[in-house]
Amino acid sequence: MNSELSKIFFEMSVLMNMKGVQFKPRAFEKAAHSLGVLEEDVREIYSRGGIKALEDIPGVGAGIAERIEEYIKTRHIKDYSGLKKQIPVDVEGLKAIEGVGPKTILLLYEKLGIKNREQLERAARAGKLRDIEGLGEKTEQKVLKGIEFLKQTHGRFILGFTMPTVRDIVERLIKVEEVERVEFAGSIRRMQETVGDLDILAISRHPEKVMDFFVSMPEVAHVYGKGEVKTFVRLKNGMDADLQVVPPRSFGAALQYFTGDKYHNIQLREAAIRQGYKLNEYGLYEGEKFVAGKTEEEVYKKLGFEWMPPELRTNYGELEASASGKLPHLVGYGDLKGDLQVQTDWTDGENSIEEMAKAARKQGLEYICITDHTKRLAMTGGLDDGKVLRQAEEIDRINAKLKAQNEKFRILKGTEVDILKDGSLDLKDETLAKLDVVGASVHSHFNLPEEEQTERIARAMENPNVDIIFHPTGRIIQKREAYKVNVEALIAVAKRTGTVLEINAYPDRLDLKDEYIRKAIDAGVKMSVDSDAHSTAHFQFLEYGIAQARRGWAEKKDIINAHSWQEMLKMLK
Ligand code: DGT
Ligand code: CA
Ligand code: CA
Ligand code: ZN
Repeated sequence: MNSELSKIFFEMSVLMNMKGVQFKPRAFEKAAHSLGVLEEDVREIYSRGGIKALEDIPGVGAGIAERIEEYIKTRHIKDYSGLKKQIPVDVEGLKAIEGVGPKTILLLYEKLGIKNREQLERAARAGKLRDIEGLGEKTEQKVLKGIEFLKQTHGRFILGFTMPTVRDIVERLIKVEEVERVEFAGSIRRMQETVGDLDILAISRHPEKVMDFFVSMPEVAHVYGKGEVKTFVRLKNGMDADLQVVPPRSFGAALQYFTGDKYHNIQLREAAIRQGYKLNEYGLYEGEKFVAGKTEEEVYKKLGFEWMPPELRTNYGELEASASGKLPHLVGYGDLKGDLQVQTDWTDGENSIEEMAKAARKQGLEYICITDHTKRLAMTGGLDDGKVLRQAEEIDRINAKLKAQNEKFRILKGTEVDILKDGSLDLKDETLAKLDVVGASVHSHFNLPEEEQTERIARAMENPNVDIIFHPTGRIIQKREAYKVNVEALIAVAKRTGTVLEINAYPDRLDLKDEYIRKAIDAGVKMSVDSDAHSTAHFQFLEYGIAQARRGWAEKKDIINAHSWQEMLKMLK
């Protein structure tokens, strides 16, 4: 509840400022700041010592304490609603723009009557900000850039593109002498497709040293608040990050709580209440008595659950499954033996077949399948039948060479054949029949009506040579919607024809979505997890495809390339 109140008080301070209220805005801003970094939840403080205890919070006086009480009791603050009615300015929306703070919001409203992001964008584009004292042309440019960025990302970040920064920060925090343990939590630990912010937990006997180190990291662009055990910053990549030091005995409870997701947590807390416990981020309590909290395992166990991987914690039935010992044995991050979608410099990839093979082997794989584009995708230099067959001969030669060198690594012959508008394919059947693995995908006519699109892909699946449908929905996260297609119908056709559906590991693709993965599993349809590599650097993305598979409850048996290439080939049509 602290962060909700922090936001409300901040907004109130800006709104009061706009009305020309004296002194009070500063008090609300201070309270907002203080609640933002407060360790204990206000509800706890209130239930412990009532309004008097609230007043002991730094920056909280009698007036603000009353409003906290009002919010705890009614989830509502009258003054706040009143202010919002008087000045209908979207403070949250404006503040989210990089470089726009309370002062700017006030100026924008007073001078230009700007109330929301759309109005601000229009004004900035029309060059109206540059002449206002205190703003200027630089601010105008910055505002436009900030708005553009928010449009692209909706304030969310693609997991795979963000993870390297996250890991880097966490690894350096671990090395700080005073730090005993560091873990990231939240949507990042759950390996969600997109993530809002970075939540870090740590154990340390000298939290202040950890906070000092954290705010001094070069990735930090702005410090919102720095407390003794909690610090809240904006990173240079635009993402917010918070770091909290928690007592060792509470670490598991905190990790569990801040990993979420929220709906999983609510269910778990209800289970605790049903059994006569109280569960929060400090631990599991029986009355006043602390009964568990050091590890996640002990918290779950006390409540009758098996520990479960964070990817499962979405309130999709994982708690019920865990209570009855029916959790899936998820495919593991080290389980992939091959990658079935790899492009090379024969088309739009950056590296040669051999370079890709070497990089894949370094990544721990035993095989790859080369799947360059076909001629219809002219801009990639797509291959025609003749070139595909020549590439196959080249692969034979490289395989022979690898064998002579006593290398176990195997390169399979394949293609990413274009599915044409009517569902026919861009290569001849006799060519396809000579390849080890045929992937087919849609790269054009994204706007067909759903029925037509579905039929088109279904027709490709009916082709006895087509083994896999690559990136079956064609979405690109934050860039392009999926084409309209009935995935349930495709799953049924995949089942009937023995076609595999791909989980594309490329961080902004990740189709199939988790809900479709579950449906495919229920239908008995097999899937592959492929990187869609266009460079040797892309094999590392396989991790995000596995994460996606895990969030869809996939086991090793469901993923064909979690098996040796000989076994994998047997699983194809
Ligand atoms: P994000 O950052 O939007 O990608 O998603 P999360 O899941 O990381 O959410 P965040 O950062 O707001 O909060 C981190 C975790 O804290 C969340 O996964 C579960 C827990 N949490 C946050 N708010 C609530 C709440 O109102 N109730 C409960 N039970 N847990 C919450
Ligand atoms: Ca988060
Ligand atoms: Ca957060
Ligand atoms: Zn390509």
